[in-house]
Amino acid sequence: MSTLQIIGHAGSNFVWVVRIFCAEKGVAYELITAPPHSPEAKAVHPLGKIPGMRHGDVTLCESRAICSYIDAVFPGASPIPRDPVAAAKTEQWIAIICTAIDPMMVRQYLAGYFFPGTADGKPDRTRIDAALPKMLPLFDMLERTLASNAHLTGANFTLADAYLIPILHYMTELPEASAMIAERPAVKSYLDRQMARPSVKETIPTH
Ligand SMILES: N[C@@H](CCC(=O)N[C@@H](CS)C(=O)NCC(=O)O)C(=O)O
Repeated sequence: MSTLQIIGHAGSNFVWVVRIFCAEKGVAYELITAPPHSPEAKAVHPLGKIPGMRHGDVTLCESRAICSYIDAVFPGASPIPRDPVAAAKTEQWIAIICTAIDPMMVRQYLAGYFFPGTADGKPDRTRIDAALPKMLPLFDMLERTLASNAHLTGANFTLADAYLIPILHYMTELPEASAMIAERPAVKSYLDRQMARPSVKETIPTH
């Protein structure tokens, strides 16, 4: 059978999602390291984003589509539930993460530190400070959810957790967000537990 290739940079939170998913399912893959807009990324994503995937003649982009393909093609225990309610709850949380949490915490706040685009290369305080009040209700939402659930959708780990963990992990590396996590015991305890999960531990980006 053809080698499964995941195309992208390990530091990308969406690449990390796919890598956690593969680790959970026990699917082997080769990571083709490529940043966004590289020739490798553009070859599989019309917008040059990462992750991309190549498996024989099949090329795909977008993390959710990639996980869906891998889930259907490879055997192994899946973190995508088959039960209709659990499956829909998983998709519900993935949508909330991709449309609300990632845009504010990663694209606006984290990018203000790591990809500021300022003339002197210093963090973009305007962008960062504008994100902070909008991040508070998102962390509150997570605190309420995780206060009564071990995982986002309930008792079991699902693909929705694989979407959230990389973002929360990166938030611990930045001062304001790390304080927001420290002030929310359920979020903090959730993240501590998830970072020790084998699929997460073995895929933590090293750079
Ligand atoms: N919806 C996409 C998002 C992928 C994405 O935004 N990847 C980022 C890296 S974490 C990227 O390639 N950014 C470059 C860009 O937006 O131009 C997915 O789920 O895969």
